[in-house]
Amino acid sequence: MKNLRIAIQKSGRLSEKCLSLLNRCGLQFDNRKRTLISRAKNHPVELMLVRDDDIPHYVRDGVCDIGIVGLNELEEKIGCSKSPDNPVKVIRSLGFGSCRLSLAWPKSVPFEGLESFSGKRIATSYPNILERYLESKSIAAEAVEISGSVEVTPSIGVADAICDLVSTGATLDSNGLKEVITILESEAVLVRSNQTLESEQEDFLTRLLQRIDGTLLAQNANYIMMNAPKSSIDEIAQYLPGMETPTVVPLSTDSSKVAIHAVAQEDVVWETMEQLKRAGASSILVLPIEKIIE
Ligand code: PRT
Ligand code: ZN
Repeated sequence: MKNLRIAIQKSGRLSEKCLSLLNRCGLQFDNRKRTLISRAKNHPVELMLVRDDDIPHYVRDGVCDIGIVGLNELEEKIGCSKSPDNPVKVIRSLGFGSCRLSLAWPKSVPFEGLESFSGKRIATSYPNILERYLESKSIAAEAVEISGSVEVTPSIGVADAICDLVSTGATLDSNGLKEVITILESEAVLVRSNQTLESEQEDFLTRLLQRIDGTLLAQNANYIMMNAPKSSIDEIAQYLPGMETPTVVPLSTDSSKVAIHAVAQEDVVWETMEQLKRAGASSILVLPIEKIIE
């Protein structure tokens, strides 16, 4: 069978998280040397370590079959990911690498809404997304393409404002800028091309997606166990966060009590455990879940 080739960022903000996700899905790579391509030890998979900018084109052109990349890079390199004509499809949002692509404006200059950008020069590493946005809002402004340190451009006179990725906002703040309009909410996404894979590759991708879903679901889920009087079952069920029907098992040592087990789809906070205790529960245990297949 032909290996399924997966492209991820070689080194940068997304690399460790991508590797960790694939590891949690059971793929083992010996990539200590960080070579361009490394074969998984235990599955028909090859990992390709590249710059994130190249991933959308590599997936589009069939150099690799799937890839993990920030939605911002995908939208910049390939166009609107929601368009049916887009040759690269987002097949999963992965919940890490979250940030937003925003317009930012100097704090020292009055801002009067989107119109303030008319006739201005906006420095960005995302000229395509910016130009599409400006056009959709009928704003005539110039996108000045800059490959790095976009945030310093207004202070050195290269641009009037910027359009850049923001996460905490600290970079903007320390450069005298404020975030004024968000253009795109981004996170790491798993992408594939429209091209058909060989049937065995497609089967393996289906298995991998099931594992990714199980890993993502397990990430926020907890297993909760407690003992409780039979009379409190209904009240206790109300406090269990986002859970399906809990399992209720009789206790062999005390017929007035039951053990209640349930999967919580969200974090179980101390306050919830305290409520459960007030409702009569005891020996309340909350355990992390590693993997789920639904
Ligand atoms: O070498 P290569 O080309 O592969 O990497 P790169 O330098 O282009 O990308 P990298 O590793 O910096 O980022 C990879 C991806 O991480 C991005 O494409 C985004 O999808 C995602 N991401 C998440 C971010 C941020 N958060 C982020 N905060 N990418 C960049 N930033 C930068 C931003 O450009 C700005 O300079 O961080 C600064 C802002 O951060 P705050 O916290 O001060 O707001
Ligand atoms: Zn890059």
